Amino acid sequence: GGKSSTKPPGPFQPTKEDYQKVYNDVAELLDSNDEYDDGSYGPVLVRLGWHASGTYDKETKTGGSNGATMRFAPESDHGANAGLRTARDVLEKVKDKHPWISYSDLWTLAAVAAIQEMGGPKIPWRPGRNDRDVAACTPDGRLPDATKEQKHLRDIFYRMGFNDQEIVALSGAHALGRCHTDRSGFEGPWTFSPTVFTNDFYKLLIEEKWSWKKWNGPKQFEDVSSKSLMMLPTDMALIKDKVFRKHVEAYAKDNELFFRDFADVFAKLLELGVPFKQEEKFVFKATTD
Ligand code: ZEM
Repeated sequence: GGKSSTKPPGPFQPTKEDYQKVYNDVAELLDSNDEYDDGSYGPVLVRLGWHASGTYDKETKTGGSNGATMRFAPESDHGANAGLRTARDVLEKVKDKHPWISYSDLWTLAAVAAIQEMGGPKIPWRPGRNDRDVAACTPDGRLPDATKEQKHLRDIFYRMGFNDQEIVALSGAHALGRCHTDRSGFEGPWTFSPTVFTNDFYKLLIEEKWSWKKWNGPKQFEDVSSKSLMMLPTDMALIKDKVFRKHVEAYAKDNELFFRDFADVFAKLLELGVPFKQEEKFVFKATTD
């Protein structure tokens, strides 16, 4: 027989279609457990993508989504990351099915899928993150502390490279999900539709009257009319501060503006510190398209 010229297969080279399959599998698991919270893993997956990325420090170029170091202690045990094991665990099924994807690409792609599937804007995304080991874990204290106010928000988000408008745009993600006493100590959702991505966070901040919640837990605000919604001290700082407030008002009035700015700033967040080789960004089809 003649010699075969066929080379042994190289490493799997995923295409956009392969990433779309990962997206579709994440989309499918979002509403797979009626018992969980408001019936969706979407919000906690958005929070995973944010906490994986928000450790970035532009001076030392450390942290960020590249590495997925939250898989390891000490980072997994940082107080800010309480509850995110749930998000990491539900994604294991997707990882098993698509073992070629890095955890760091998977977590950020899952956050994009969650935003889009909950009715949010398209978030352009590209692959290229590599998983790193425990030595790349970031020190505790890089994520924001909800008991603080505007100076702290600026310290934390300027360190990542964001400006005031971007801080306000990112905060609109609090339209989603809720606080859990067994995770952060805070309690309750920010909006009446915590599994739908809207500009309601800004509308409620401005339109509702807020007062201190009377309880034994950490200081938080509740809406005077229904007493079923909450705001963190850091959320309230967005209307106390004149510069932040201007952006809150703009986003409360104009949902399209919010969607555009959120898509830009969330894409930027997920890319902080990542040494990409690929320029092209993918825009995934939502299951409702
Ligand atoms: Zn959050 N966030 N966050 N956030 N966050 C919580 C929940 C969620 C702050 C914060 O301390 C908290 C951003 C910014 C900031 C989400 C997305 C984004 C909780 C409740 C707290 C305490 C955790 C719990 O008990 O489960 C602070 C201080 C922030 C500074 C501005 C940004 C930026 C986000 C994304 C772009 C989401 C989706 C949740 C809901 C999670 C869930 O499980 O429902």
